[in-house]
Amino acid sequence: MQSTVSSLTEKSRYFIEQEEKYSAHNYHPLPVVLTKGEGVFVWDVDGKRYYDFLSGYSAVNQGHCHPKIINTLIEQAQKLTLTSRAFHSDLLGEYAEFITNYFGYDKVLPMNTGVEAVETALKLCRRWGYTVKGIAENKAKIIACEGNFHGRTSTVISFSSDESSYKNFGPFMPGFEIIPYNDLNALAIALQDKNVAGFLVEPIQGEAGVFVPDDNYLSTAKKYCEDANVLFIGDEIQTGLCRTGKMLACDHENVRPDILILGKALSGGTLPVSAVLADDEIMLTIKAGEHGSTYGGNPLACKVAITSLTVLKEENMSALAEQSGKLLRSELKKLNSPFIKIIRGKGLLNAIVIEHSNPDAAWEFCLALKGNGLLAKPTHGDKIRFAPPLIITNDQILECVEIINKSLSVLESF
Ligand code: IF1
Repeated sequence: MQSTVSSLTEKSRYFIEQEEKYSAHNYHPLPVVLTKGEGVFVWDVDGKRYYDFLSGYSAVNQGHCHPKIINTLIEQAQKLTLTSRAFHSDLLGEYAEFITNYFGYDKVLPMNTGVEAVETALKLCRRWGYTVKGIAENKAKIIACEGNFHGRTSTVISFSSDESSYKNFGPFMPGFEIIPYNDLNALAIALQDKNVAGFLVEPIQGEAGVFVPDDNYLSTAKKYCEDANVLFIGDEIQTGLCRTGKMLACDHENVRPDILILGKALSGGTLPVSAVLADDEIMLTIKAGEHGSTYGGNPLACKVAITSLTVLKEENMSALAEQSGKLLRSELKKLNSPFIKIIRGKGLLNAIVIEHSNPDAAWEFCLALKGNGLLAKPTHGDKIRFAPPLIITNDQILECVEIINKSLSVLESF
């Protein structure tokens, strides 16, 4: 990393070295220091502009600092930000009515980070398993998929198949079974266990490198769950909110999760806001005082989430993602590059897999992209996610494909 940092300006180096000295080393960021974001663009401390092709891991679907979301944030921040749930506020009810009507569920349980919402969904599922399905106490099982990413708490990494997420963080939470993703036979077998309460699944596996399952995988899995009296838990934290060309990725197959998990772009990238949606039979199994969090359902988050959801529809962002994603994938295919092995994705959640003898090729390519004004980062070695904000225009996509094409030449001499 030193080689790349030394090539930076003194100003950028200052911020990176300060972070290195005083902040935990739990990430390995690309050597770029950002200070401003607007729409599809971010700027570094030297004033250089970049296309953002990561979108805060799909948290800024609406674009950086969306004017309407920021205005809501500012107005509410000057009025009331937090009451705790010890008292009512005039916004939780409004938000709860808005989001439950928006997605068609009886109730919402508001949380903050994505993994908190996943943990909430797991607790709801287990509680439903015991009190409604009649599973014996402490015997409930939840099925998850190989290659999953659902967050980084100790429970959630207990069913991770990625060593970098769980190694040396044990002992792990029992009650989970991992099956292959996109494998209906494996799911059918796992569902034979009467102690299974839920099936937790990402409609598209983001971290695994945008792994899109076969057509009808989700709808068939949902049917199998219904037949086995098991809850289908849809983690749409990354795939939801128009990212894949529909409001929810499950909408591509008309699947309605029994428990729907949202996060990231629920706040348009302004602050951590997540949500769990379910109908009363599931949601009301948790009684007063049995679950919650300090900031869950705070007035600021409620108001910001209403605006963030509103602009998704007002600006027709799912249709934008659908057509823009098709354009991006078709233009990437036209490059016919020997270094691009696979192009895959749905809507504007895409990834390419780099083909090269050097294991550092994807990283080197991302450094070249940065030099040419586009920010993307490898995941799991050879995969690079291409996920710009959903407001990107066709002309901007064509300009980005040119940048990608120009940057690929670095791999010829690498
Ligand atoms: C990191 C990527 C990883 C998620 C899904 C729950 C969560 C996430 C489907 C937890 C979070 C983030 C976390 C961040 C990198 C990024 C990520 F897939 F988006 F790229 F790691 F896989 N479910 N994803 O994607 O939400 O608690 O983070 O709010 O941890 O490095 P969170």
